[in-house]
Amino acid sequence: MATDTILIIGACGQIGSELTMALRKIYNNVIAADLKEPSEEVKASGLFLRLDVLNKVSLYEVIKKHQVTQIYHLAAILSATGEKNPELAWRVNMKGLRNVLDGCIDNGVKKLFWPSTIAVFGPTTPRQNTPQWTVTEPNTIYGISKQAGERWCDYYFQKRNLDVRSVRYPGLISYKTPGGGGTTDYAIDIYFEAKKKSFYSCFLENHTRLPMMYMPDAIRGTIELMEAASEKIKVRSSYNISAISFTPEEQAASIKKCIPDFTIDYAPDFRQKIAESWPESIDDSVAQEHWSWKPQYDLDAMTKDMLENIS
Ligand code: NAD
Ligand code: AKB
Repeated sequence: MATDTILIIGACGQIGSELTMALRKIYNNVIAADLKEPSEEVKASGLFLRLDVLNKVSLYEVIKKHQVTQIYHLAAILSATGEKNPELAWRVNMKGLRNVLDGCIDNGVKKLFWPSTIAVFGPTTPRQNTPQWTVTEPNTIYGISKQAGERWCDYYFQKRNLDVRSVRYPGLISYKTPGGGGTTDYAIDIYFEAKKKSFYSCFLENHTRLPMMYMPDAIRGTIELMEAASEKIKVRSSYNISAISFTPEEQAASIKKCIPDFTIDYAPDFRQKIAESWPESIDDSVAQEHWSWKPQYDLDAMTKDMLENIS
């Protein structure tokens, strides 16, 4: 067991609830923190603290009191919710990150994980096999805040010597905790509705291709990145990582292999425009080369596992 003390901010969200449990298998001291109530599993497995990342005084108190050495800062407002409340998204995503970056420097925290997203890309980015370094002109407030966040992370590495690590997650799919208000949430909801009603009405059009990843790959990749030797981590803004790219139609076909009477229809809403501004597939060769990133799940393997685990 490693001796670090880890603070996870946003620990009750889609990623945090699974990352907390995974890190608690490796580390003795993993503190889960969030604005909202934890799941029974998170609550029963270790310390939980109610924390608003926008409250810098409370954040500093927690870091000092528990002698935190690593932070995973996951608290954010995602793309679809962010478009409904841009002011809130900017405040939580930007001010929250600045508080955490300063909190690390001022209190001797050694390592920070902060996730970026494929939403840093925009309509002028090449959409197929989007490279690590390319045009980034995001047109959602979420994407703008994450793009600025990437620059802040790189700045704190260059100027303040903070060991910041980051990946640009694609849409993440999981069964334990619902999606947090993103454009890719349809790819989670579809499995729950397939199981419940053998039918799903999709808020994106049938042909909308987006990069996605199954949560076990995302959790493993995140921990591998954080455990990699520092000299291997040469990108301090954020690494492209990739696993699967599919359309709602292709995902429905995969579900049909397990639930033959499953049907889908399409009723696109405002999220269609957001999806169309994002890449269809991602080139993650730089992450592969630097820290040996490799996904394990393809679409059918993920579908089978999702449907088996949704009760
Ligand atoms: P989520 O919305 O499910 O969870 C975020 C958590 O942060 C929630 O539990 C929320 O209560 C908490 N939170 C919000 N404001 C807070 C505040 N002021 N103080 C403390 N906690 C606060 O999101 P998620 O899907 O788990 O995403 C986590 C991170 O990963 C985010 O930064 C997100 O941008 C990034 N990301 C997620 C995906 C995905 O598909 N899930 C893809 C790309 C990037
Ligand atoms: C969203 O759809 O907002 C997130 C993301 C890809 O960042 N899932």
